[in-house]
Amino acid sequence: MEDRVAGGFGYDRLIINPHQGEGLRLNLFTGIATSDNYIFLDDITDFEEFVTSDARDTVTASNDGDRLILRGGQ
Ligand SMILES: [Ca+2]
Repeated sequence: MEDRVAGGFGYDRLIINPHQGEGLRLNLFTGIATSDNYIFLDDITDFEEFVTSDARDTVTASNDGDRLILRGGQ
Protein backbone atom coordinates (compact mmCIF):
# COMPACT_ATOMS: atom_id res chain seq x y z
CA MET A 1 0.00 0.00 0.00
CA GLU A 2 1.30 3.42 -0.91
CA ASP A 3 0.72 6.48 1.20
CA ARG A 4 1.62 9.54 -0.79
CA VAL A 5 1.83 13.22 -0.05
CA ALA A 6 2.87 15.68 -2.74
CA GLY A 7 3.62 19.37 -2.36
CA GLY A 8 3.39 20.35 -6.01
CA PHE A 9 4.72 23.55 -7.57
CA GLY A 10 6.12 26.33 -5.45
CA TYR A 11 7.39 26.30 -1.90
CA ASP A 12 5.63 23.78 0.34
CA ARG A 13 6.07 22.94 4.03
CA LEU A 14 5.30 19.51 5.44
CA ILE A 15 4.70 19.27 9.19
CA ILE A 16 4.82 15.72 10.55
CA ASN A 17 3.97 15.29 14.21
CA PRO A 18 3.06 11.78 15.37
CA HIS A 19 0.72 11.31 18.33
CA GLN A 20 1.70 10.21 21.80
CA GLY A 21 5.21 11.60 21.68
CA GLU A 22 6.43 9.14 19.10
CA GLY A 23 9.64 10.04 17.39
CA LEU A 24 9.60 10.43 13.64
CA ARG A 25 11.95 8.75 11.21
CA LEU A 26 12.13 10.97 8.15
CA ASN A 27 14.31 10.07 5.19
CA LEU A 28 14.32 12.80 2.55
CA PHE A 29 16.58 10.79 0.29
CA THR A 30 13.99 8.00 -0.09
CA GLY A 31 10.86 10.09 0.61
CA ILE A 32 9.76 7.86 3.48
CA ALA A 33 8.48 8.93 6.90
CA THR A 34 7.51 6.51 9.66
CA SER A 35 6.85 6.37 13.38
CA ASP A 36 6.16 3.34 15.57
CA ASN A 37 2.35 3.40 15.25
CA TYR A 38 0.93 6.48 13.54
CA ILE A 39 2.94 7.55 10.52
CA PHE A 40 3.69 5.59 7.40
CA LEU A 41 4.31 7.74 4.34
CA ASP A 42 6.28 6.08 1.59
CA ASP A 43 6.17 8.64 -1.20
CA ILE A 44 6.85 12.23 -0.14
CA THR A 45 7.54 14.52 -3.08
CA ASP A 46 7.84 18.20 -4.00
CA PHE A 47 8.16 19.64 -0.49
CA GLU A 48 10.91 22.15 0.20
CA GLU A 49 10.56 22.50 3.98
CA PHE A 50 9.99 19.92 6.71
CA VAL A 51 9.00 20.39 10.34
CA THR A 52 9.54 17.43 12.65
CA SER A 53 7.96 16.61 16.01
CA ASP A 54 9.14 17.61 19.48
CA ALA A 55 9.96 13.97 20.29
CA ARG A 56 13.13 12.07 19.41
CA ASP A 57 13.28 12.28 15.62
CA THR A 58 15.76 10.91 13.14
CA VAL A 59 16.20 12.80 9.88
CA THR A 60 18.22 11.75 6.86
CA ALA A 61 18.71 14.70 4.54
CA SER A 62 18.83 14.59 0.77
CA ASN A 63 21.11 16.53 -1.57
CA ASP A 64 18.27 18.80 -2.68
CA GLY A 65 18.86 21.68 -0.26
CA ASP A 66 15.74 21.01 1.80
CA ARG A 67 15.04 23.28 4.74
CA LEU A 68 14.62 21.50 8.06
CA ILE A 69 13.00 22.77 11.24
CA LEU A 70 13.91 20.31 13.98
CA ARG A 71 12.01 20.84 17.19
CA GLY A 72 14.35 19.18 19.64
CA GLY A 73 13.13 16.22 21.64
CA GLN A 74 14.43 13.56 23.98
CA1 LIG B 1 7.00 22.27 -3.90
